[in-house]
Amino acid sequence: MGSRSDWETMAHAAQTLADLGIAFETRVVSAHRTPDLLFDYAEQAATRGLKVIIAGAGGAAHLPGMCAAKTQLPVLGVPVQSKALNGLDSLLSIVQMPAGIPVATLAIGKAGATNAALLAAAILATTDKRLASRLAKFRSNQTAKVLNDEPLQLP
Ligand code: RP5
Repeated sequence: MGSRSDWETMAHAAQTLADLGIAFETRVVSAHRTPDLLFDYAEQAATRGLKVIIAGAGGAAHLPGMCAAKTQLPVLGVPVQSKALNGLDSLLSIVQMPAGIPVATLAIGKAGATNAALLAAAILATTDKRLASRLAKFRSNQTAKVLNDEPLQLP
């Protein structure tokens, strides 16, 4: 993530990865404040054994795109909900990549962070049968929870 201030959002990605038993690391790497660290991190990610990068950032959110420019790993971008523009700035900064360098862009905020982890799980599950069954269980539990919810009452 681009800042410690993104953690409140990105913790939802971390929690979802943890729930699915996926190993992960959490790092603050800023495209603007620590550009050299960003280049090193992205360049070394594949050789260090990382398989997917979830990059969350807000405002002028250049982290996911610059990260994708420096690695062939799949990069999933999470637009953090900014104070000034409610995350629309983050979303547009991340989603409008030029052809040739893709970033898979998720929804703004908590939903995007959670879904980034689920999308990472889906990518990893293509080559990991045990993870695929954990992901299937997560989804069937989620379905059952909706189906078994109490009937709605008038307020
Ligand atoms: C971005 O600037 C970060 O991703 C963060 O969302 C935003 C604000 O950062 P702070 O000023 O809160 O550190 O680079």
